[in-house]
Amino acid sequence: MLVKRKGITVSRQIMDDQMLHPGATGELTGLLNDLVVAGKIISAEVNMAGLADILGQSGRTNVQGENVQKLDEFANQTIKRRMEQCGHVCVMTSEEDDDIIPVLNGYEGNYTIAFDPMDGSTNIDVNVSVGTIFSIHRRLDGTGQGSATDLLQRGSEQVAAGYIIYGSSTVMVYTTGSGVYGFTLDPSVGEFFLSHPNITIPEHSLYYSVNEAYANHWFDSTRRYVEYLKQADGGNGPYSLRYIGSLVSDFHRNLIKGGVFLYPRDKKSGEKSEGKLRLLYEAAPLAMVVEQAGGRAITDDGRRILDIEPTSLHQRVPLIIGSKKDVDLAEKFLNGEM
Ligand code: AFP
Repeated sequence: MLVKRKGITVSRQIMDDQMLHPGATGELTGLLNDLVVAGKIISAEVNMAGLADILGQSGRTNVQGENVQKLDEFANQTIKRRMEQCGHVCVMTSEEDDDIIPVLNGYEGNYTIAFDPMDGSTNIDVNVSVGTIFSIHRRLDGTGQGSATDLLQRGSEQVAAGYIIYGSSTVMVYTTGSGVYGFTLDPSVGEFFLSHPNITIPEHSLYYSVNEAYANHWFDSTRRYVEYLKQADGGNGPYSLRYIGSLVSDFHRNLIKGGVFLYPRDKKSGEKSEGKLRLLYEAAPLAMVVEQAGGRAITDDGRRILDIEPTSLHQRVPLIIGSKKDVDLAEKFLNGEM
């Protein structure tokens, strides 16, 4: 099997990344390795979900007012438990928790982690790929428990970011700022092997991903951009629509095949006036990955996602992310140049 023959495990790659930073203490390496373990545990549970009768709703709602499904809770607990005692994290935030999540006393480390434990969870019951997205920052200063301030840092300050997608196979994609790597879990040996070295996103694509049901509520520039994609010729013919409704899956496909994903602001709904997606644990980590892969991520009013100063843990942000030339084109519409 190709993946096995290459033989580079995710732990080995994380160690190699550490070597690129001479002053590194090994803390980030330890953190990422613990995250890998959490990913393996969640992957096993996702694969067993039907058999274990774990599918369905847990009967409570999260901070976003959405139904929390059982696998969301399982993934959330799994990551929290591994992180709170790994000794490398001082504070956490999760899509599933209203407030900051402390770590065990005596186990405080120098990093923070923000995560969406089970992105796309409404798709669980129908076997569509879901995933865990994570964003890691170094704490600002101090010792002991971290605070919300440690978490509210710009995306450009991330030291590592990525996701684990639980699909036809489980794939972990991450960056520590020196390129993007993808690893596929070989369940027969319980190890992630390098399957996607040095991922680069195609510069230009013929795919767009957006929930077009909301088109009537988009701002004009978004509507004109999407109309253009549908009609654009450019010698290649019009773009095709691919929308799964699971950000991590839409993003992963676009990263590998090329494409642009949009979740723009919504004129009608006050709730979606900033889109739906969350800055800290959805937009910012994927923006770091896409930029490291040669793509771009901006808001639908033209701000670079990684430059946004967060003001709250669960802040939403409009998102346009993907192949560079496709995002460049979107920007032209936003600036009124087209
Ligand atoms: P769930 O985790 O509730 O399924 O939401 C998934 C998500 O946040 C993101 O993964 C999708 O891209 C987006 O919502 C889909 O939202 P729409 O259903 O409004 O298109």
